[in-house]
Amino acid sequence: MRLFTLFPQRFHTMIDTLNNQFGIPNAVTIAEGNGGLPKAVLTHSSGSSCEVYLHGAHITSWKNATGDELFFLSRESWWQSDKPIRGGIPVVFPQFGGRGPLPQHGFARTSEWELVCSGLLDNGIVNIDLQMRESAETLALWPHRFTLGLRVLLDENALTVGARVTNTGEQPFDFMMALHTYFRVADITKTAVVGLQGTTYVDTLQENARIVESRPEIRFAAETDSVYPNAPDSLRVAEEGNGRTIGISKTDMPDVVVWNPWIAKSQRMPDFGDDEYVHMVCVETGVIETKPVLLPGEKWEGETTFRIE
Ligand code: TA6
Repeated sequence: MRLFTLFPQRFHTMIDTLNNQFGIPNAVTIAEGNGGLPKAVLTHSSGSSCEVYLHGAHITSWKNATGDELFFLSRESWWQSDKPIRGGIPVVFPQFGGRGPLPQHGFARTSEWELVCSGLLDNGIVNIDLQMRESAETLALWPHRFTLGLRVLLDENALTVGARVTNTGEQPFDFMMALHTYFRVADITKTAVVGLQGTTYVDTLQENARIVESRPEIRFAAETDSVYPNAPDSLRVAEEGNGRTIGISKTDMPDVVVWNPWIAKSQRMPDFGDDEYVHMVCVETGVIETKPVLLPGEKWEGETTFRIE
């Protein structure tokens, strides 16, 4: 039984408290989301919007001004405090995938974050900041003190997500961090990822073979799971299915991952519909191969902007 189900009144009090503290009329509202999990709903004056769950600081929706959903969210997603949400932008930290002893993709996406600020900027951009820090649970997994901040900036045609890692402990640490972004597409077979030509990538499905990307457009006809270290800072997801292109521009997030589970892996994922691989592609940005090292007191920052072109 989930806490919110046990104490619904306490939960609603929390929502009311968060709205009193961070709500901004016609811009930021805190509401009850799926599974009773609290979420922040950001609405731009143009009509664009996004939703951010405090669970995992997880962006689950980004809609354009006419209400078209631009991110993929699985109909089978879990909405539980001990599970990651499937879709949107899972925050990966301090480990990517199974590249170490921690749970897959680390613990940030299954942690409860706190809202630290909200704002309606002079240029109309709507902003919220969320933060998590070490806890008894994280220290048991990863013996470092840190703060991890996520900044969300919603504009008419763009969504910027910034991340900041600060070493608040006494020992240096290195880490991986990524925005594991799921784009919604009409048809994966009519979708291309553009901008990686010439980059050497690691094909995790071919025993991590390192291959020079010769394709001007990456298209999909099978499971794809490729890591592009030090990739260009400007990419595009081009969808012929609905004539939409999303530009991706990144700063200090050198590495890119392109992933589609295709048929067999989709069938092995309990929180993902067997047919849903047709309607998504992950293009992820972060520091995966190039792990920053932070001395006590040092911080790392990186950001990615998604723009409707
Ligand atoms: O980003 C690609 C990847 O590492 C894939 O190997 C696949 O495991 C995907 O992440 C999803 O991982 P998850 O733990 O969210 O099921």
